[in-house]
Amino acid sequence: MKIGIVCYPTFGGSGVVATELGKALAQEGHKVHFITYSQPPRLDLFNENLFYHEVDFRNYPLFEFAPYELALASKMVSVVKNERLDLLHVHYAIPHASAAYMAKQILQSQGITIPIVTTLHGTDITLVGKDPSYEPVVTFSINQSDGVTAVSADLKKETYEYFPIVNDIEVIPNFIDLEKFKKQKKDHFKKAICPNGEMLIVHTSNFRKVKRIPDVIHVFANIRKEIPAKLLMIGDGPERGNAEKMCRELGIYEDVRFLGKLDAVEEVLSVADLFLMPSEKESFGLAALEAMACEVPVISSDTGGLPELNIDGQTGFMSPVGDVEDMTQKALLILDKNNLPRFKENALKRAQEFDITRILPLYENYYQRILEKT
Ligand code: GMT
Repeated sequence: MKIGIVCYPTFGGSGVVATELGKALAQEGHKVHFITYSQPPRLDLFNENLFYHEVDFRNYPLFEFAPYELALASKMVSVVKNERLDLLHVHYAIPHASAAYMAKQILQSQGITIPIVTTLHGTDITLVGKDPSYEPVVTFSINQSDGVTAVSADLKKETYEYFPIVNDIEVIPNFIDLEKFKKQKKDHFKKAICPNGEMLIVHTSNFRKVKRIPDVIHVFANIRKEIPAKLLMIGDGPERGNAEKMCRELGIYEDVRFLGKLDAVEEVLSVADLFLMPSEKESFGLAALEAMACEVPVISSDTGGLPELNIDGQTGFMSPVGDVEDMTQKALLILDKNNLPRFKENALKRAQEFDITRILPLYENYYQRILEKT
């Protein structure tokens, strides 16, 4: 197949999923054309089946806001036409699904049919999409897509709850490349960060409000009162400054390191003992899956799609959103040397169920079904 993939070229989950999916499809022999405004960070290899088309949108003094959606739709039209694509797969509804709808109409007027598959990732539905400023466009473009997938059963349920959707939504969970995300021998790294055998706790996110960064800090501060521990904070975003301030105020700054946006997260995860994800909302929790693949148990909130990933009492524990005390007690239980090996083993076993080799065929079959019906 010749597939166009549209996504946000960011470190965020939807961009990562779209890029890894495209890379895996290319390995299977499909021709994959990425259409984005800059090179996705994980599109870092040469493969004869991978192509990249940059959306060039120019600003003009008249525009207070450059009309990216129009430039994207125009690029989709030219790539579909010139590369004779079979299907466009857009990740994140806003504005990709509506730009794809516009491109489809333009192509139709020229006698070209292009099926559109939209994958919903979470915040496009639960946070941004249901805002009245976007809702009608989101509803319309989801209903106009030829195929719609969601990354968890919970996200599918929420989409039907929030929007008058008439289309079927297929649940295809996120996946992990276990060749890349696996525990590596990085003892020297662990020794450098935890010279006295401290427990290593990790959090990865875009540091937005929805991630409840203060809960990460409080849980860590509580753990540290009981056992020697260090915290690594990976990623960056609006809450970082406040998080650093909190660490200073709580007197734990010496034991916390902010590493910023890291490419090789798997190297840090390889030496971690526990991953914290206390999010307010999380449609899937890809960062937690990455941790589990590196044999790191997870303390998460019990929100959104997290119960579909983190098995309470086995791969980690779940607590109600904001219940810092419960998260602390459960974290200490996992970090008990008698329990930790079992949790680590279970985390890996669970991650193996999301191996890309299991999930990729679901997308390929889904594309086939959409092509057959259009
Ligand atoms: O979590 C974010 O803020 C980033 C966001 C995105 O769209 O990149 O992540 C969403 O999509 C990921 C990939 O499908 C999911 O693993 C995340 O759970 C989801 N985030 C939320 O629902 C908050």
